Amino acid sequence: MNQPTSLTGRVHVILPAYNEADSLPSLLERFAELNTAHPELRLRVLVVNDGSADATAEVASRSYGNLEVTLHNHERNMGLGQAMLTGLQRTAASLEAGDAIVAMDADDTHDVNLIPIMADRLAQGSDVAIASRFVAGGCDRTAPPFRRLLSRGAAVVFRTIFPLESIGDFTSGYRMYRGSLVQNAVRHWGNRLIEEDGFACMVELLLKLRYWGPVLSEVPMILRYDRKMSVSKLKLMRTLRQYVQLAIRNAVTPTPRELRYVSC
Ligand SMILES: Nc1nc2c(ncn2[C@@H]2O[C@H](COP(=O)(O)OP(=O)(O)O)[C@@H](O)[C@H]2O)c(=O)[nH]1
Ligand SMILES: [Mg+2]
Repeated sequence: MNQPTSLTGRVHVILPAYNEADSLPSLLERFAELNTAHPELRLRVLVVNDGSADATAEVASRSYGNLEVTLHNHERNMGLGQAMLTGLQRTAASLEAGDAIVAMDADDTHDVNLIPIMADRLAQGSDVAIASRFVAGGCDRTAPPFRRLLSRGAAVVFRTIFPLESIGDFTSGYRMYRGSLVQNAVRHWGNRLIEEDGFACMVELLLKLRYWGPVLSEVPMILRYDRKMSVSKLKLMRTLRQYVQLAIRNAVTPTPRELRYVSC
């Protein structure tokens, strides 16, 4: 299981962004403020611009105080899964001991102030800290009803099939991972770490990381969907179908032999 190491390294943030020019500036301003208030996090932000048709690349290239922002462009739109894979692979290649990785939405609906709380969780021994809408203190009241239903339904299904330390929010796109855990997974799975091209990639990642027996915990998140400027890119029926396929595929797939005895 996990090593009780403290979070001694930096926090690398991955922002997959598709047409987020309206939301990114306010989010990056919030990060600049967080960086000033918490210099110990030594934040480093990677924007993966996934072939956006708007000014996402331009706003990500502006300066935001002392915040270190790097832009990676996909020539064309390749989907959230590929953007996450690019972000994880690039970040894993530059990690140092004690570093952590955060992935979150670029639409400014996720509260950056959860990052120090998640960092504390990692320092206390968690390997993945999930920003959760479904624990006491969490809330997704500002999201549209169908979206709330989808996330809840997916949580019930995945919790039943994979009792991962009773995680409530399987589909949350906002999580902090111990860097070494992601490095192990990137090393093992390579480009197969994320094969889902849509929103199901977040669940797929959690299911693949589970082979290392990570300690998971949740911190309450109040989703600020009321701040959303961009249209949601989530296709409801497509995502639902992907969740069902993913659940079935994983339920019938035995643990790969070489991963039977690995640990974080
Ligand atoms: N790179 C990339 N990011 C995407 C794509 N679709 C959505 N995203 C990003 O994934 C995150 C989640 O999408 P979002 O529209 O916020 O979904 P919602 O908040 O769940 O309705 C946002 O940061 C989007 O910019 C895509 O095709 N490529
Ligand atoms: Mg979002």
